[in-house]
Amino acid sequence: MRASNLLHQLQIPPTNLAKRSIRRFSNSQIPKGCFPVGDTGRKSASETQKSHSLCICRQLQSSSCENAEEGTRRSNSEDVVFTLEKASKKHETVGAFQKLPMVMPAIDILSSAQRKARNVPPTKGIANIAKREKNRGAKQLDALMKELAVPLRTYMETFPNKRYLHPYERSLIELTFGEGNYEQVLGRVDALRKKLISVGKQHASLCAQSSSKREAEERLNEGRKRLEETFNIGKSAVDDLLTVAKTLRAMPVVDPRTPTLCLVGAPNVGKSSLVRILSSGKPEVCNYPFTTRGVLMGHIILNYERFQVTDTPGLLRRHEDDRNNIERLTLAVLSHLPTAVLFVHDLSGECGTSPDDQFVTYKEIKERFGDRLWLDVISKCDLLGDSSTGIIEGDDAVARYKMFGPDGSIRVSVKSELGVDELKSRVHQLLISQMARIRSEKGEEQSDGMISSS
Ligand SMILES: Nc1nc2c(ncn2[C@@H]2O[C@H](COP(=O)(O)OP(=O)(O)OP(=O)(O)O)[C@@H](O)[C@H]2O)c(=O)[nH]1
Ligand SMILES: [Mg+2]
Repeated sequence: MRASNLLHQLQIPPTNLAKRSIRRFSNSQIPKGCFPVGDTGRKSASETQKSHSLCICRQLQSSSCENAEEGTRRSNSEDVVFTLEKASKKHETVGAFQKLPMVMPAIDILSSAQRKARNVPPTKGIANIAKREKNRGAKQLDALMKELAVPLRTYMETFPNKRYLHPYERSLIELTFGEGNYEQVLGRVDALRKKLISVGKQHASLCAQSSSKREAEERLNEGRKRLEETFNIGKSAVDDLLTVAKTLRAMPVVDPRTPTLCLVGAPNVGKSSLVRILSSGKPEVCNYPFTTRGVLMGHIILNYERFQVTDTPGLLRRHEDDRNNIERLTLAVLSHLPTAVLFVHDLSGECGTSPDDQFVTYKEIKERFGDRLWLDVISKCDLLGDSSTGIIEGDDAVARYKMFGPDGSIRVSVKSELGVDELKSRVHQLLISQMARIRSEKGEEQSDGMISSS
């Protein structure tokens, strides 16, 4: 409202940005009577000229920075700087990371802003040289501030509020960047935006109050310098946000409605090797623990149906609280995505985790996620002797595990290809059962919805 009033009172042709804002404001907020259409026609040319030069800085402050400022007004009352809760709420399903905006490197934002601001001409029709110069200076400073602040505001609006993300994606953010760091980076970007607006407004105002051409030029240079300094001091936040965006966008896209097999087990037991033979996924395979440090995806196409396979970091035998963030990624997949589980056991001990320790972790995971469709695989069976003749005295569960693995497990070797065909067929059966499970759950949800709406 202020923007349009001032522009009309001052007979200043609105900038494109201001025009857009006026349209937006006039569509929504301005009661018709408040907008002084026709006022301009009643003013004399000299009056117009006077108010023009007097108010240029107010016009600049109030109208053309509204895009950058609007976010400030909205977020002032909030501790955390997320301004667009409504927009963020749209991200309740997975896939938010693929919709993140492209973040420009700070250096590019600055150079583009400098270039655009320098080309802003003074308002047409100002004959007096001093007045023209201070008009030009104020407009250029305003443009520079806007060009620096508006991209930051766009990021604030389009990066999702973690609260409204799917719990799986929320966990990925927390485990990848550390608790609170995502918000901290966004907070720094918003603080920079606010600072730029404040410095820009202050210097545009000073420039507009200059009493000579020379003074206007000096104030323009000073204002430019201060804005650039301010941006340079805070620009690491923008580059950090760029890294955040790149990292998140590179994360594999998991569709929770597609049947998914999650490979779990101790580090170095052969999970990635199995993912490679089962699916299109080609994770790195190396003979050391934690080769896989993130969640990786592969796909299996079976009878024209597409299934997902996730490779995960290994789990060590340790208390939940002692787990590192890499291990926690595995637990995040299991906790938040309805996957079937393929648990990999290396009874040869070649992986570096003893079968005793693997047994403890296995029991723990089985207890927590035992309701999932499940398949146990003993890997590296080319390194194992024949266990078919083994006899276990009494009811020693650990000894039984070390000899045979869990009941119903199958033996596989990626090296000798022993058991690979059986594995593939069991995995396919598992995924088809999971598809039936997902469909029946979906059917239940829909009928629940119909009951509650009727
Ligand atoms: N002998 C033998 N070695 C295998 C077999 N499968 C995998 N390996 C080896 O075991 C090592 C670990 O394999 P990976 O597939 O990287 O194991 P991982 O469980 O994904 O390891 P992390 O990602 O570190 O947890 C590699 O040196 C593989 O070559 C197998 O069937 N037989
Ligand atoms: Mg691996």
